[in-house]
Amino acid sequence: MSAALQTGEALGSALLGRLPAGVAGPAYDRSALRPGIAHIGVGAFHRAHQAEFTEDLLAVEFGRWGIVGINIRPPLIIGTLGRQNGLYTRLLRENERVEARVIGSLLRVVDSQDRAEPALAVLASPEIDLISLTVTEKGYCHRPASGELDEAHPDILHDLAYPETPRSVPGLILRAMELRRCSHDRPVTVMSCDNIPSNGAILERVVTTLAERRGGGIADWIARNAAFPSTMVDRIVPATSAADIDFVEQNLGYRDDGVVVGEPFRQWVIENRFAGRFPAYDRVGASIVDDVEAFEHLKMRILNGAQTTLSYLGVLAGHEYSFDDMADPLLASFIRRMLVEESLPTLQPIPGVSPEAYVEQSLSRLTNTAIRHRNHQIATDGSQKIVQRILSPIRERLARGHGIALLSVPVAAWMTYLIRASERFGRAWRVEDPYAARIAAIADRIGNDPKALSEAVLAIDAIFVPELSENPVFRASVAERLAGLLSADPIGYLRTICEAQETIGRKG
Ligand code: NAI
Ligand code: CS2
Repeated sequence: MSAALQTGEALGSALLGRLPAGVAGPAYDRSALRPGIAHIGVGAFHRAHQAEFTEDLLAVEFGRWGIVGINIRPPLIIGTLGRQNGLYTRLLRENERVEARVIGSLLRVVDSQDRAEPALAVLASPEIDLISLTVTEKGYCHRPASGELDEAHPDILHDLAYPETPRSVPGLILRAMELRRCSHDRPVTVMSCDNIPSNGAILERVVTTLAERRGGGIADWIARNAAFPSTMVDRIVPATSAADIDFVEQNLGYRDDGVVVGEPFRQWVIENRFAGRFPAYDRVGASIVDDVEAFEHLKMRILNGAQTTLSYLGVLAGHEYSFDDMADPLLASFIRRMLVEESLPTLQPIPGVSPEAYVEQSLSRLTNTAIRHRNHQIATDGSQKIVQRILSPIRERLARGHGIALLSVPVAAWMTYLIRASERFGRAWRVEDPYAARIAAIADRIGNDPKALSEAVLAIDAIFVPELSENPVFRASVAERLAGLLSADPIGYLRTICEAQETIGRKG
């Protein structure tokens, strides 16, 4: 079989019958597959998670659930995935172990970066029953603190003025709904798979707010004909690197520009709220539940909380990947303490789930040396992540009179990361965050005055609700942490925090 491969041959339909030994391919007749799902945001995660669940489902219960993938932002995908007939290799890696599979559920891809029309043609089509999304946290154009539509967002201002040629995700969904309403009136489920809290509720809110502004009864049509389930999605999938593409070429013998690498662990919890037909993902390992919130808190506050915290502390310690952070005894012990002592007590109980075991499992996942998840990648868009991962548990603890000695560290570490990227602080690294420019301007104006810096950042009300920014314990704690982390020895400072906690633990 592998002998029939030509060196450097590209993955595509023609290669499906000749995949090398040990590489699984689609277990169904791909030529009979018809589209039923439109996915916006064909990044690494979608290819390693929802597309794989869909692939599993097609293998056990073949149906009209092919995926049409759409990107409305970079990267272009027609020249890569499109050229490969939507096929790509999904590698699961755990330390030395590798498992390869070619996924076939992505039937077709569409680039719609310059104009909305190609995306709208798919989203409004009567054959599409499910629209799913992984467009990153900032794609929802919401204010992280409240979940409301950010009506000052440039893309939203554009879409309010030109609703028929939308640029934003909420504007695109709204226009697709209008087109569906006037062409065939079929119901549709719109499912966010991004790591934002109550992702279905936030998506519904931003689309509905825009629909109300648009008028003409479209908000009522959406309320009657669309459903926005919330989901908890999990699998660590770092950005694909050139080394991953080379790995496939050297070890599997073909060229694949669409490779994705993920860990073996995967989880998907979907709220039972659908309009029309929905794929039976529960047949292939997803859980369909009435309320996703407890699962979402578990994942975002523990696994994601750990990733976010380690990413900032890891950069300050000079580490590159999550597994490097976990190999650093100080960072590993800090994160375990933070999760167990402060995050875990804020979780709601889930029958059959031990939060302590979940903490250990999450930390163990982060030690996987084959998952090369860069600290700077996880640190990206922190302003969109810290509310659900760090600030919400802090708020709940403060409301109950509990301490935040440890959870205040990632808040200040996130600030430090953005402050040190400013000109005045020597542009220590390049950052990407919708609030990066605003925080750099604060840093350039104030300089090295941690108290004034923290007060100015806490005044950004799109991130910090008044309940937090006006809380004296929170303010004092973040200012103190920021002074330590902005000092010449941030890791020495972290050590003193750990020692102080140990002393408190011994006395307690
Ligand atoms: P990626 O960088 O590979 O892909 C991002 C996708 O989002 C691209 O298709 C891009 O076109 C699109 N996008 C970016 N900004 C957008 C905007 N403003 N409007 C519309 N589309 C936009 O990232 P990846 O790994 O696919 O992750 C995407 C999201 O999936 C994450 O932000 C997170 O919410 C969720 N997720 C990711 C996991 C992971 O480990 N990679 C695991 C669980 C959830
Ligand atoms: C990561 C997540 O980049 C990040 O913010 O924390 O994407 C993380 O890998 C996933 O949520 C794991 O399911």
